[in-house]
Amino acid sequence: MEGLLGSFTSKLVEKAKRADSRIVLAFDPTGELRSLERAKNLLSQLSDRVAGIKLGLPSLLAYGPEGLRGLMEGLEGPFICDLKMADIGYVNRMVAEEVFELGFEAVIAHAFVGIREGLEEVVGLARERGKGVLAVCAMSHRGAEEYLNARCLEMMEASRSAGVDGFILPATFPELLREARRRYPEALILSPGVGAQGPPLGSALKAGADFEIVGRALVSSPSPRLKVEEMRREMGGWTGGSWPRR
Ligand code: BMP
Repeated sequence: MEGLLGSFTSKLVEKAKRADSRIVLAFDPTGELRSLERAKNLLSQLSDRVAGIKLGLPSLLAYGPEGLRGLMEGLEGPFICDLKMADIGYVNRMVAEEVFELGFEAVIAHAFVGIREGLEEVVGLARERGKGVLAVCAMSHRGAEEYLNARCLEMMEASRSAGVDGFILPATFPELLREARRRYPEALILSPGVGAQGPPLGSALKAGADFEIVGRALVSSPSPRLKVEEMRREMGGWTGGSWPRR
């Protein structure tokens, strides 16, 4: 994968080693966490124990762009912006430009928009800025089976050729993870869906993912710091050894 040793991947892996963790925190605030102060407090408790932190539309709406900048300030990332971009390349690029300027190291974009005048413009910008792009090639909810996941392998091949840094693939469909890993032994794969959505912690790693994206299981825990320690132990910390992985 062209972006394999790109700076985002290196930052993520470096942080994963330091944190001894294959967890990427998905921070989607509800209730009291919509207070910036409480959010900062929670992220401060978790940031040195996770490989990276994913913030998305719920955070952007709760805190606004400048709030997000403040939230990230002084905390260890790398921070991944999950707006699941799915627009024409011109607009995707415009959004990614703003997001990188806020301090994010990578963006998540849908592969289904296609490469030409779609994903390629985001990848091009990321290369210019030394940032990363992760392509959603399948999703974790049941409705993803209706259309999206049927074209997963084609989307992976196309976005790989376009030079994305890695893939977002669902823990709820482990057969897709296994097939993706078989086809692309060297690819960076981040997988959401463990915990609150059903599959046990660690199951996506076993099926071939490099990182598990964990939201509610951590964010809604009464003691997030204890919970993250327990999860790291359960998942075996960072056992990747070297990178590239194979
Ligand atoms: P949780 O662990 O609370 O289910 O959160 C999962 C996170 O991963 C959410 O931020 C969601 O937006 C994201 N996600 C997902 O659940 N399924 C996908 O297919 C793609 C995602 O990005």
